[in-house]
Amino acid sequence: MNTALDRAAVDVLLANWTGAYTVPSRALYPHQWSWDSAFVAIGLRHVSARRAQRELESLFGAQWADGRVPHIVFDPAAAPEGYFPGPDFWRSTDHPASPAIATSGLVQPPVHALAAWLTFRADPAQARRRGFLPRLYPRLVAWHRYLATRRGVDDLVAIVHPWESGMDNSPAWDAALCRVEPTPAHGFRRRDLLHVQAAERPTDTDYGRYVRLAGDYRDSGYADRLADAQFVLLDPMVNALYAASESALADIAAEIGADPRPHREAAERTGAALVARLFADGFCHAYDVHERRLDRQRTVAGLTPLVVADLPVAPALVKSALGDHFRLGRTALPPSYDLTGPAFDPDRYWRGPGWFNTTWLVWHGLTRHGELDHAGRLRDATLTAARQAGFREYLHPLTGEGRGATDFSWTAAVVLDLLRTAP
Ligand code: 2M8
Repeated sequence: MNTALDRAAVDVLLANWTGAYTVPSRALYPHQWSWDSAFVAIGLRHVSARRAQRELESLFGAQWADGRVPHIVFDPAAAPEGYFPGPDFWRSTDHPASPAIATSGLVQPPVHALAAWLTFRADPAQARRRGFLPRLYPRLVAWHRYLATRRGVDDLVAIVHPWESGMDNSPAWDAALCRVEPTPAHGFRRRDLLHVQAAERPTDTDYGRYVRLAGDYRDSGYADRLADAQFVLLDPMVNALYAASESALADIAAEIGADPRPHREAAERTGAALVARLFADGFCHAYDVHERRLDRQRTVAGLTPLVVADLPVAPALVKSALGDHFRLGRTALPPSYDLTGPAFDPDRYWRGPGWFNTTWLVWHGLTRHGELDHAGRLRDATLTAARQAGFREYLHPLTGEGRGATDFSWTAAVVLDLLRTAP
C-alpha cells in the first residue's frame, strides 16, 4: 500500500522536474516558487540528494544583490501569458539589485535553511564532496540578513503582502486588506481560473487588492519603507520558520567550521519575541504593525511555532490543536482556518481547506517537542488523505475531497518525507 503511494509521489516529483528545479504544478504554476522549492527539496532528498541540492541552488541563483530571495523565478522559456502576474508586471530586471533572470520582488516564508540542513543530512558524504553547504551558507545568511534588516520589527520579520505569507487569502489578512483600494478587475487578466474553479480560489476583489499592493511595492522600487507601506503584518508562521531556520543555520555553521553562536542567539531572540508579541489565549496570532493590534482569529499558521525548538508555549499550542478549532487527528487534514470561525470556508484556498505543507510543519513541530503519539496519528491521517485524494493542492478538511491543482509537487514531497522518515 505504502509502496504504491511512495512510487506515485516520486512520479509526480519526476514529472514536475524541469532539469534544474520543480514547478509546483505544470498547469497552474509553471515557474519556480520559493517556499515550494524548499518543501520539494525535503521530499526530493529521498530520491536524489543531488537533485534536492540543485533545487535549492537554482532558487538561490536568482537571489537579489540585497539578499532577497524572490517568491517566483520565471522560466524564460515558458509562455508569458501562462501565469499572472508575470515578468511584465514585476519588471524586476529594471531594478539594479535584481539578477539577470526575471523574478517577482516579493518573498515567501524562510523554510530554506531548514530544508538545506535536512537535504545535507540525506547524504552528508555526497554533499561534502559537492561543497553544497559551504556554497549555500553565505547566500542563506544574506537572505536572513535581508529579512532582519529590511523587514525587521523588534526581532520579528514583517511581510508587506499576503502572498509573502504563503497563505494568500487567509482570513487573518481581511482586516488589513479592507484598507486597500482594489485595482478594478478589468485592469488585469487572471489566469488561475482557467485551471481551478472560482469557488476554490481567491475572489476578484482579493486579487484586485493583491495587484494594488504588489504594484505599489514595485513602484516604490521594492524599497521596504515599512512606515509608508499599506500592509505590514507579523505572521506567526513566517517568524516561526525564521527562528527554526536560524537554528538550522547554527547546525550548518558548525558543520562547515563557521561560528554557530550568532544563529543560536537569533533563533532565541525571535522565538522569545514571537511568544511575547504573538501568543495570546493559548494560540499564536498575526499582528498588524500599523494598527498595533493582534488579529484574534485562528489559522493554522498559529500552530506552526511548534517548529521552534524548546518553545515554552508548546503545550498550550498542542492543547489548542486538539480542541474544537482544529480537531487535530480527527479531520482529514488540519484545516487552514478555525473550523468554528466566522470566515470558515472548506473549499476556498487558505480559508479552511487542509494543506499538506502546513500539516507537515505541524507534524515536524510535534515530533520536535516529543509529542510522538499525536505526530504518529497526524502522519497516518495525512497518508490516508493522500491515498484517497491523490496529490491535490488542498483538500476539504473534513471530507478529504481534493481541491485545487492535481499532481501538486509539495504534496508529493511531504508525503514522501512522511513515508521515508517516520515513524
Ligand atoms: C499560491 O500563491 C500564488 C502566488 O504566489 C498564487 O496563488 O498564484 C500559494 O498557495 C503559495 O503559498 C504557493 O507558494 C504558490 C505556488 O504553489 O501558490
